[in-house]
Formats: sequence, structure tokens, C-alpha cells
Amino acid sequence: MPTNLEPYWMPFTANRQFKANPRLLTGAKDMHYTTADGRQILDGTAGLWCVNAGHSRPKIVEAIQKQVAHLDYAPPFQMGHPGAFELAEKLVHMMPGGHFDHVFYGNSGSEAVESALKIAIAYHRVRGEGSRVRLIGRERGYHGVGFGGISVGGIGANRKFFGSLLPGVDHLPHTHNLEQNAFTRGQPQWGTHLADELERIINLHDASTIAAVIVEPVAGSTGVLIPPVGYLERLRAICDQYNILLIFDEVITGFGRLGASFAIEYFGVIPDMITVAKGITNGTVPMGAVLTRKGIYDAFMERVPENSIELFHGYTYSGHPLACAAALATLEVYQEEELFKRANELAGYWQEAIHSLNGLPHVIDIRNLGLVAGIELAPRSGQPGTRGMECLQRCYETGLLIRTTGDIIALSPPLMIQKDQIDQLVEILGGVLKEVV
Ligand code: PXG
Ligand code: PLP
Repeated sequence: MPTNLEPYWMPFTANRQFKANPRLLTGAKDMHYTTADGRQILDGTAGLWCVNAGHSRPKIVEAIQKQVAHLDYAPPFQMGHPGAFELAEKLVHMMPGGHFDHVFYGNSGSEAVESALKIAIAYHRVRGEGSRVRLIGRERGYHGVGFGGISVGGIGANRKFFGSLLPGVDHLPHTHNLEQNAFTRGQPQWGTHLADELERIINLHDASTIAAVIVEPVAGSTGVLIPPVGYLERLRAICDQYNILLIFDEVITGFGRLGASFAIEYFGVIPDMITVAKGITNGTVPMGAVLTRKGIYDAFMERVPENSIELFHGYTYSGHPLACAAALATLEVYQEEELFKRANELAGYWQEAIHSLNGLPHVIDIRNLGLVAGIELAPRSGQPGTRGMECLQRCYETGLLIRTTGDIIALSPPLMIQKDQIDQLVEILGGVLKEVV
């Protein structure tokens, strides 16, 4: 065990609080973590929304081991290796409707987002519409931590310390509204009109200045905000009308989380690009990617002179052999175990189990879709976030990993969860909610 916790500057963590009372995980198998003090913790969050097939799955472990011993690294610029091409082909085949035909790799959701935003601006420029440089995000959106991602993102705390960010960015309003939608099962009815705000922003800046709109189909990080019925369809229609690219950030919603392959399948709305990460490798090796709709790659190939680089962008570790091997094995596990279908079949049981927490102290909303749920607690007056943090700590002590963002609890278990484990999760959480004042 480490003797000195100090030198590690932990990300998105209250460092002093953690180091005074550390929560160290030392092992993981299927639905459980093992803690440093030897306890089993039920994983209610698939790690950080990424371990969709469950932990330490032998097929994925073996694929990574085999790959590292065989080809540890290959330069991605001007060189290639088979896995990167095989994976790209599998991914485009997996996309519903055959609308997407190319894959650009990065190493995280953040890098996928930076890549998608850059591709959007470059796409317009290469087509002779270089005035389309503006990007539209949404309040309470999370698109990672790059400067592009925090600029289009809508989380005040992630933006305010970091200077002037990207210029030319505007934001749609978020769709969260407890007065109208509290305790909705699935998609809420109220709020579709909020998509029309896009028209207002377009009128303000003129469509000829706007490159792309980026949203999470379901906002995960800021507390599971589920799109109103018809909202995403409306965004799509407005983007079509003004030739603006629509980007869905599926870093969380991709790979079965909603009980469908991707949110685009679940909602039946087809954007121009999607960003993925997390579940693409079951969380084992960092990887992110952008999938582009037919026509985007072609625009570059048709207009940039042959033998020139078409896109001046990429990472040392784009399409890393270990990540590709992990992703290929992960996709096999998803398919063999029909995990997306399984998530869909469990969604009804999950919904009723989670909504059984309605009525417990401080619970002001419960919302769910697929195998995701958000439970919103009333904040303590003058101490926002402390009630949520206390729930996380008590759940951890009682054997359950939850995720909190302020006073909102987010749940997203591995898709292999069993019904009795859902019952156990709800029982532990219910017990904690009854105790926490
Ligand atoms: N887009 C979305 C929609 C995400 O959820 C990212 C981009 C960035 O991915 P990377 O791999 O760069 O972290 C994410 C990541 C939380 C939480 O508190 C969620 C994420 C990351 C960290 C914390 O729920 N999502
Ligand atoms: N900084 C320096 C000095 C570099 O040489 C490189 C890559 O060659 C980078 C940053 C970017 O690193 P990566 O490609 O891993 O994002």
C-alpha cells in the first residue's frame, strides 16, 4: 500500500478530504470492487460510466495481454497497424442505419470532443464556407476538459478559472425543470420548445457563422438530464434547415447504456458526428473516437490535393494497439452476451426499483432511462453538495459505489447486473437515504 498519498494531485477530487480518509480500490471482478481493507463494493456506476460489460472480463484481459506482447506500439502518422482498421470497420458496421462511414481516434472523451469540434470547423472551411466558425453547446453540458470542451460545456465551475476560453461560442438552455417534470419515468413531456432556442441563437449570429451544435443526448455528468420528447428531433430539423452540423456526445450514452447500441438508435435521431469513449474499451485502456456521417470524410478527400495531409490533427496515441485490441474484444463481449439487449430488458425492472425510493427524506426527483438513473436530493441550506457527498461516503462504507454531482446521485451499473443486485443496490441506498440528515 502507498505510504505517502501527498504527491498525487487527484483530478476532480477534494484532495485534502480524500487524503484524510482515503477510499482505495485494489481489485475488481464482474460487478464488484475490492477495497484496501478487503471489502466487496457493488459497482453502481460502472466505474465512471465506462465498465459496461463488468470488471476484469477474461476475453478483454487476454486480448490486451496478447497485444502488448506482440505489437506494443505503432506510430499512427503515416503508418498503420491492422487493429485500428479492423476496429474502425466494426464500429461503422455497428452504427444503426449505415449512416456513419469513418472513425477518427483519440484517447479519451475530451480528445474525441476536441477532434469533433475541429473536424466541424475544418469541414466547412474545406467546402468553401470558412465563415462557419461558431460552436453552440448547452448549459449543464459536459464535453470533457479541453479548452474546446469546456467552452461548449455548460458547467460554471469547469470554466471560470480558465480564462477566456474559445471565442465564438454560445449555449442553448438546459432542459432540466423540476416544477414540470419531477419523478418522470423515461422521457419528460415538457420542454420540447427549448430546442427552438436554437433558432433564436441562429438569428442572433446568422447561420453563415455557425459550424456545429454539440449536445449530450442524455446529459450524464451534470446529473442525468433526460431530453424531453421530440427535443432532439427538433434540434436535428433546425440544424438541417441551416446546414449546421449536429454532434451528439455519446461518451456516456454509447455502448448500451440506454438499452440500445447508441442513443442515436434509442431516439432514432441521426446527427452528423458522434463522439464516443469510456465503454468503447470497457474502461480498460484509454480510447476515444469520433464517428462521422457519410459525406464528411469525402468533403476532405475531394477537395484537398492528393498526396497531401487532409486533416492536420491527431495524437501520438490515436488508435493505440492496446486500445484497439481492448475495443475489439469488448465489442465481442457486448455481442456474445447481448448486453445491450439485456440492458433494454432490465430497464423496466430498474425503473420500478429506483422509483421505489420516492418518498424517502430529501428526495426531490427521481429520473431514469435505460440503465441510468438520477436521484436529486434537496441541498442543505447554505451547504450545497454536502448531503450528496455524505451519501457517497456512507454507501461506500455499506458496500455500494455511487456517483454524486452536488446533491444529485447518478447510477449506471454494468449492464451485466442481476435483478437481485439491483434490489441490493436500492436497499443499501434506501437505508443510507433514511439515515442521512
Ligand atoms: N463527454 C461526455 C458526455 C462525458 O460524459 C467526456 C466527454 C470526457 O471524457 P474523458 O474521457 O475525457 O473524461 C465525458 C466524461 C461524472 C463524470 O462526474 C463524467 C465524465 C467524466 C468525469 C466525471 O459523472 N464523463
Ligand atoms: N508536447 C510535446 C512536446 C510533444 O512532442 C507532443 C507530441 O509529440 C505533444 C505535446 C502531444 O502529445 P500527444 O500526441 O500524446 O497528445
